Amino acid sequence: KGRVALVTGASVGIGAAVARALVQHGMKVVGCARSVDKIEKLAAECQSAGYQGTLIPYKCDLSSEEEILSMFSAIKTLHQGVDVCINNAGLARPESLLSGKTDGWRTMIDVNILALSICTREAYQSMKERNVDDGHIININSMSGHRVVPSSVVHFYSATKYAVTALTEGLRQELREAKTHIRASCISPGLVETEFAFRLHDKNPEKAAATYESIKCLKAEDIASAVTFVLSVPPHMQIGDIQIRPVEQVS
Ligand code: NJP
Repeated sequence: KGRVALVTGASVGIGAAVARALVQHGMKVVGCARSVDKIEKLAAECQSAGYQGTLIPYKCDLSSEEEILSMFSAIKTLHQGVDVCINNAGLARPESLLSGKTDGWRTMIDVNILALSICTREAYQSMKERNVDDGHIININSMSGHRVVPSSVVHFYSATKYAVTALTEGLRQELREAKTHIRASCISPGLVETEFAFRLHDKNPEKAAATYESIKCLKAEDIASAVTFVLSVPPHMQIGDIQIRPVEQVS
């Protein structure tokens, strides 16, 4: 309550649900994405619902380091800094290894790995300069960061999520070496019904719809409740990774 949280990719899907849940819990949330109009709408909804916290929409293209750094300096001016960083923004492009386009691979690296790493570094520096010892960095990973599914369209995406697994564990170790009590966790969902598959199969919306109709999927709110759980555990407890799959998901 009263803590400042940055949620990346807060315009739709999991990020929007996480931002809403944190505002409901009384946090001062900065939600960023490119479609800032959607976050403005969410902020208005949170306000009319009478939630205790606040949501400040911030327009940021996370594939630009410059824009990320400007956002952190705006947060410093507004709220002194961040106490919690939820690295949620992410995407998959249908670029296989044998015939995928380099640009598609690069977009995934830029957002899924680089933006997450830059936000992590900036959030840590912000906590350090304000002596925030109970900060928390949570990465929204994927089950694809733990096993490779036999589907060429997501192999490269999966590789970026394996990187998130390594980065979260590496971060945990670096935080220990830095002798701080700031915590690092990740949450690894299976299939969640959001715009994710529609963006992946943007040329084939029927395929995206079929993905979500194939089984009873998770809801974005299920992942948001995992985030609030991770943030609620006592300070001596650190959740490493929570893997959450729909009951009907096989792989
Ligand atoms: O995806 P979606 P989810 N700059 O597509 C933002 C992981 N996950 O909520 O800029 C800034 O509905 C985008 O904002 P906008 C997944 O890998 C999901 O399902 O306005 N923001 C939007 O807010 C990801 O890490 C599933 O377009 C950028 C958000 O990211 C996380 O969950 C399964 C951006 C994407 O919303 C959230 O995904 C799984 C940029 N350049 C893991 N590019 C699943 N849904 O099934 C994108 O295992 N965003």
